[in-house]
Amino acid sequence: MTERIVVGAALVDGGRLLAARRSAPADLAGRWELPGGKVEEGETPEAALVRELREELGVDARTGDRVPGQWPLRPPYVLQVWTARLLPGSAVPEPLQDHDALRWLTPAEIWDVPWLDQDVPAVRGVLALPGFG
Ligand code: 9L3
Ligand code: MG
Repeated sequence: MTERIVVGAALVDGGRLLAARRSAPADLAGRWELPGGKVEEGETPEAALVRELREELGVDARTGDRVPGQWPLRPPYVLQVWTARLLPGSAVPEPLQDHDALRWLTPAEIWDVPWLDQDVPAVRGVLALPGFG
């Protein structure tokens, strides 16, 4: 089966990482993730991430470096993560879709939330980035 990519955003602002608490589906609700979603047909992962952040959080963002690695989700999906920043003049992130809470975590607070199991190695990768953690 062909791998399908789910993109997650390591949205960083002022040295803090944005974590989003899922409200759906039921088996993921209450767990925290790097916001994002499925890359659509004919879309680049970076474009998908910008679209997902607009849909889910109402923000205008740009992608930066990719976090090295990829992590298995339910087949055929795999999680890939890019760093992202809010553009000047962007709205403040709000949980508009699929989330019911957001938190900006300092490196010391990163493990204070129950991340989705699949996101844990990705978050470790974010912490390992130069300039964060
Ligand atoms: N998923 C896991 N970690 C993430 C994201 C953005 C997504 N950081 C999983 C949850 C869903 C699937 O990928 O099973 C598709 O995500 P979405 O389109 O429901 O956000
Ligand atoms: Mg999503």
